[in-house]
Amino acid sequence: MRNRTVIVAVLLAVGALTTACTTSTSTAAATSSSATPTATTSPIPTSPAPPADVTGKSAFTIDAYDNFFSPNTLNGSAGQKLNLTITNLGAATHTFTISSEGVDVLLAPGTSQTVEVTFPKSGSTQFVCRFHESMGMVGQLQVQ
Ligand SMILES: [Cu+2]
Repeated sequence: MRNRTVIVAVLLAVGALTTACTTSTSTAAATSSSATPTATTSPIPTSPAPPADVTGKSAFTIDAYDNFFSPNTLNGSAGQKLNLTITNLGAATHTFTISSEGVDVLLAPGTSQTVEVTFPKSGSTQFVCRFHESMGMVGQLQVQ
């Protein structure tokens, strides 16, 4: 009689555990599925990211899309040197060009290039894509 009571108690405990597991699993599934739309927000952007503050940094990365740089404004300090990596995430070939600094690299789709750029003493230095400058594919190294 006593043994049977123990078995029933164990069965009840197992049942309770199973229920708890099932409940927590379905809760987790619901949470992750509701989080999915937020996590999947990496489609190709249609406009540049807001200006980036690169003050004090020695390296930074921007992206090239069809046809804009993102971000397209970098705020730094006077005379600052920056190793800038440009990654072309667009479908077209772009360039990253600062004619006054002798910087001109060609970026096939899916490729990256790193160049050293120098911020001006004041004001801003413009960089462009030679192919799409007239379409507004420009940006600036800005000293505030
Ligand atoms: Cu371009």
